[in-house]
Amino acid sequence: MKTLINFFQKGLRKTAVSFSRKITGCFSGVKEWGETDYEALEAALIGADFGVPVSLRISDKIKNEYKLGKIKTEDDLFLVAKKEVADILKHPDNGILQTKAGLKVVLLVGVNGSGKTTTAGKIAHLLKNKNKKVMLAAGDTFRAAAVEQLKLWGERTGVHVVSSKSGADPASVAFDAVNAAKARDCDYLIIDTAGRQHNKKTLMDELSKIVRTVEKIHTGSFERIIVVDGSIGGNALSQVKEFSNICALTGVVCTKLDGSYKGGMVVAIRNEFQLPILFVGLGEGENDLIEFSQELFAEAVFEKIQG
Ligand SMILES: Nc1nc2c(ncn2[C@@H]2O[C@H](COP(=O)(O)OP(=O)(O)OP(=O)(O)O)[C@@H](O)[C@H]2O)c(=O)[nH]1
Ligand SMILES: [Mg+2]
Repeated sequence: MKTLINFFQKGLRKTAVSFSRKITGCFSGVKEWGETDYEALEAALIGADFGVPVSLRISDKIKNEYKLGKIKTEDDLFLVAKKEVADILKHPDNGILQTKAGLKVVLLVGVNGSGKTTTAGKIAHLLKNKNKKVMLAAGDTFRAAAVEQLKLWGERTGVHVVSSKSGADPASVAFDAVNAAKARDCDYLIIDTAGRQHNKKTLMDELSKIVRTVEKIHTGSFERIIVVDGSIGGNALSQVKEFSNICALTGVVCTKLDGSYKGGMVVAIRNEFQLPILFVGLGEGENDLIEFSQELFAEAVFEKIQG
């Protein structure tokens, strides 16, 4: 059976290989580590989209530990990097998975194609496996195919999907869905929404309306999660910022890390925003959404890969 670390290692392999290759030979242990080596390290970190502040923090830490004689080999270097990254990523428990009684509403937002609908389906699957009573809501009424896509996930996971006709007001879908989820005593309602860009004011207003509507009729737990595409690297930071302005985000899901060389972006996001990383998407299947772990992430992203 695959253990969780295998999932992280497989999903982050591209990032890990790319990083390892870039610094191979710089820190051999037989020569004195110098400025050009640290520059190569910083470039490799920035290349993996850890962002400048995190890259400099890791590199400075390694430089200091080396000067103090605390680290001597490339393996030591990887250990220090892992610890530093796990420290940055540390956050309170995953709010979605806390076992408070009562309905939890989870709203998924983000730009077009980031993986919201797939993530809604995967979260439903994950929660069903934990014996939770789950409902999905098709808040993307913009495209007819979006409702169908979510309904497929509903069939696949055995979860009821609340939907309306194409072009309906998504806030009214959310309203109906919250009431339906309460009536059926659900533990979770997961609301999918249409992809939107921050500069499209009407779509952003529509999103605020969904949030206000849910808040009016639901006083319990309400998670507003941004889904970002892990292959876009640093651009995700501006997406998190723009959506924060609209709907006071409570967490982040980072998808498609399996196809990305830019896994460091997860750390850059966590470093810049006070938001927990809740799940990572490491593939397209229903089991490929993994509950985030800072230790396993750090272990996998800095797995030393030869050749
Ligand atoms: N490899 C991989 N593919 C993913 C992952 N998550 C989503 N995808 C794929 O990304 C594509 C877009 O996913 P959707 O879930 O439709 O994205 P969306 O945000 O709902 O898109 P819009 O509704 O158009 O804004 C699909 O082909 C998914 O299968 C992931 O973690 N890994
Ligand atoms: Mg969608």
